[in-house]
Amino acid sequence: MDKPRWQHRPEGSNWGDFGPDDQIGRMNLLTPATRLRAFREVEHGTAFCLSLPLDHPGGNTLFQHRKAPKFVYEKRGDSFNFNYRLSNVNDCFCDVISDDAVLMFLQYSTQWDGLGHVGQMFDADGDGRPEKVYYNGFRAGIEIVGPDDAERGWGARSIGIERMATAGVQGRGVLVDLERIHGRERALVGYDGLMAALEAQGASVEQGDFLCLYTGFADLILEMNKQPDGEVLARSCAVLDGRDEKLLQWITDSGIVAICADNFAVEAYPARPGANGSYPGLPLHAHCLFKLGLHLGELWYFAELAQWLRAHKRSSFLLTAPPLRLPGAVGSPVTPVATV
Ligand code: UVW
Repeated sequence: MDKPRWQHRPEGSNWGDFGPDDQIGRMNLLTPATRLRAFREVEHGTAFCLSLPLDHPGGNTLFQHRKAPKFVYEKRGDSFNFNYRLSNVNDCFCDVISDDAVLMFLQYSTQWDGLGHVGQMFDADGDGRPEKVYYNGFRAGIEIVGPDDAERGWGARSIGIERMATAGVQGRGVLVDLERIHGRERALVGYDGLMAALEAQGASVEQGDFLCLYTGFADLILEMNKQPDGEVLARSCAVLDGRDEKLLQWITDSGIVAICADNFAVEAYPARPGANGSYPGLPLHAHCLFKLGLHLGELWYFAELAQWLRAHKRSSFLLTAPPLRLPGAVGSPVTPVATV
């Protein structure tokens, strides 16, 4: 028998609970029953696109390490394979075709964070020294292989985003309308704030649901018209308080399969300092991606859906949001659809 990947699992984690080799984490809680419950949300047949145009936010002011998508075109003979005439035989019936390719940071715009996006330094093998490790004990340099380990080939050989794609990412979304409460003011929302918002809406969250957070941040990005003002964005709209232990415990207990927000990182980034000197900079990411295998959606676009739900006094809908089935990626653009 192969040696187990880990001897110790992080406190508060679910490593191993979905099987020793599980690679989709809380997506395991999507079941035929949770999907059927989600389909029962559809009464009107109206659909909403929950993605920003993927060339937004524009530039790299929001996050300097991610740049806007760039199209690239291949030559086909002497001309480009774009508006290309397939043959010269007959001017009337000749086909004209175009192909393109894109160089894209997969987490530039509306996206899923995969389980290979955030890990931690943690002593999983029990040798007394922390190592770089991800959800369910998958290891940096062994399963999550970067350019520094180039001779072994790059990419997430385990917990890649393609695993999530095969999980059938469809279920009930519950939209928490934080914009209605906080407007465009910066607000740090912890357990109490989230529960108050759910109660004000008369909404409840069940196992297998996608928790969706509307803050207005993506609307602000659209209004900035691809010239984002980093300072304004940094002090605008609601974010979750990743340092709130009660909130993290609720995420564990609630059975939600993912959190999808229209803001940059779901949680405040950088997070407020922790109690001692050593703490993760992205505590909610560490709790969700690393400990629970719970995917995070970011920079989603909820404006029209939120207006519709307000007008109809509803909070829930059918959500369909598979990532790209792109082997080895640690994140993915997504074009989620809400149906009501
Ligand atoms: C960072 O990588 C900072 O965050 P995110 O998961 O929000 O893209």
